Amino acid sequence: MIESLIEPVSTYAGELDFLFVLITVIVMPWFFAAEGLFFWLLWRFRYQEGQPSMYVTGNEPDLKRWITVPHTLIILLDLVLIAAAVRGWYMIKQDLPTADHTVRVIAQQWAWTFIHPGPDGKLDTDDDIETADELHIIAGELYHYQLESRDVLHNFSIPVFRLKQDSLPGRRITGWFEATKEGTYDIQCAEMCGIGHGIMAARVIIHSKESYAVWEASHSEPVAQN
Ligand SMILES: [Cu+2]
Repeated sequence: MIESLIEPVSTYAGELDFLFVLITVIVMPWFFAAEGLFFWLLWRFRYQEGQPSMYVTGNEPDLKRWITVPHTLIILLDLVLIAAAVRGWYMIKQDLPTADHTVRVIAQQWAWTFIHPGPDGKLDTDDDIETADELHIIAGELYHYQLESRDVLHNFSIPVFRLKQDSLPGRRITGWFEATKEGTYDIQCAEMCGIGHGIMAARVIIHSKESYAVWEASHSEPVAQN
């Protein structure tokens, strides 16, 4: 029905796009109705020769209905938005599905360091692969990220995933994503973090299993055979 402005490339991107469309569809008619009514009232009750202004206390039942009826409707519609927002929040931020892989993401002024687990599939081992401003993942596999900051607040944002997560110095924040297709997409810092904030860009390279294996092999030291 309504196409997203940015291509959705994660399993939960559609959920967030739906939420944005829902908010727009619910809020837009009220915006036009309120603005239309406002300008119509300005015109309808403009100054007219010999016509004294009406004294309105705000307690007249027939006038109060202009507040109570829309107010009730808006609160009911708010409940719909809250339900959809809580559903999305639970799915993306509360629930942590089991991971196929875990990567570490470290933000600093003004670059990203990504630590990939390497052939043994575990972080904090000798075969970890560390890259600057390039995150390599596999399409269709679920990733946990461990997000850290070396200095100030940053925000790990991958627009095509609809992923945004603040990083905080002194904390390791775990979240998840699963890419739905291969390709190369932007990563950005979405938290004003100093003079170089605007150049704190990186890329996510989403591989097939095979091309990931090739990349991994080309970045791993050959293991000594005993
Ligand atoms: Cu930053």
